[in-house]
Amino acid sequence: RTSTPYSIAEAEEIRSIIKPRKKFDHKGMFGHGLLIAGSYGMGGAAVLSAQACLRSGIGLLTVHTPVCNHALLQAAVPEAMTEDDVHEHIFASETDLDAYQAVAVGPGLGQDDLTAEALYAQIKNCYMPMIVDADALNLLARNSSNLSNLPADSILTPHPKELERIVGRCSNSYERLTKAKELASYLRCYIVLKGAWTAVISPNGSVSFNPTGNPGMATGGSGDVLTGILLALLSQGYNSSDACRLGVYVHGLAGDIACRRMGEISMTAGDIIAALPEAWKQLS
Ligand code: NPW
Ligand code: AMP
Ligand code: MG
Repeated sequence: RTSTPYSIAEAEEIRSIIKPRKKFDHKGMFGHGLLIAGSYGMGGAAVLSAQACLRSGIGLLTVHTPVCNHALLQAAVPEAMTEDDVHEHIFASETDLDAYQAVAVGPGLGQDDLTAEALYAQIKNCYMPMIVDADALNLLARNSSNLSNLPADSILTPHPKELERIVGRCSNSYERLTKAKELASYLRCYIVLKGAWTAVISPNGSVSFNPTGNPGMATGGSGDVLTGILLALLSQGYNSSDACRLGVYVHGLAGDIACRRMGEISMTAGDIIAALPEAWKQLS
C-alpha cells in the first residue's frame, strides 16, 4: 500500500463492512431513524428517501413532514410512521430527537425562511451525526456560520452545484475536490461529493472514489434515494465512514441493476429503489 490519500472502493472491502444479522435479532437492534423531508410539491422526495431507507435494513423509520404530505406518506410508505410539522406546507418547527439513533434532513425541503430558521435550530440541538442533503445544504450555504454547529462525523451529500453554493465557484473538478477536503477537515465531517465517481471525503483528508453507478442515475430523485440509504445505515450503528462507503457503493450498484433492467434512458429513481434488494443480496 502507498501512502496516497486517494483510493477506489473495492467490492471485497465494501462487503466486509456489512454486519450479518443473527437469529435472535429484533427491530430494536436496527435503530429508529428520523427523516426530515418534503414540502408542498416535493412530497415525492420524502417518499423516495423513506422507501430507500426501508429497503436498506432500518428497524423503524419516522418521517417528519408538513401536514400536506401526511396522507401521501402513509399511503406510499405504510411501513414508516409520520410526524406532522405544525406547518401545512413546509418544515417550520424543530422536533425532538431523543427517540432516534440517526437523523437525515433535506430532500425536498424547499428554501422558505421559516424552514431555514427551523433547520438552524435543529442542527444546534442535535448531538448525533446528521445526514445533510439537498435544500438543507442550500439553506446552510445561505448562512454558512450555522455549518460549524453540525455535530462531528455528520455526513454532507452535495452534488457539485450544492457544494459550490457553500464553498464558492470552482473552475475544475480538482479545485472542487480540494475545497471539499478543506471543508470536511474544518467541519470534522464526511463529505459525499456526488457525481460519476462520487468521492467520499473523510475529515482526515482521505478520499475513496466509488466505482458503481451510471449516467442513467442522472434523474430526479436519485440523490434522495442515497439519503434514505445513509439514514438506514447510521440508524443500524454503522459509523459515518463505513456508512458513506457502503451506502454510496450499494446505491450505485442498485443503479447499475436498474440500468440493466430498464435501460439508461428509462430508469427512474424508483427503479433504483426497486433494485436495492438485488444489490443488497449481491453484497451480503
Ligand atoms: P447546471 O445545470 O449544470 O448549472 P439544484 P435539485 C447541477 C428536490 N427534488 N455535475 C446542475 O446545474 C431535492 O431534494 C425533489 C454537475 C443542475 O441543474 C431538493 O430539495 C424531487 N452539475 C430540490 O428538489 C425530485 C450538477 O445542479 C443543478 C450535477 C432541488 O434539488 C428532484 C440542480 O441542482 C429533486 O431531488 C453533477 N453531477 N448534479 C421530488 N420528486 O420531490 C447537479 N448539478 O438546483 O440544487 O436542484 O438538485 O433538483
Ligand atoms: P442528486 O443530484 O442529488 O439527485 O444526486 C444524483 C445521484 O445520482 C448521485 O448519487 C450521483 O452520484 C448519481 N449520478 C448522477 N449522475 C451520475 C453518473 N453520470 N454516473 C454515476 N452516478 C451518477
Ligand atoms: Mg439531490
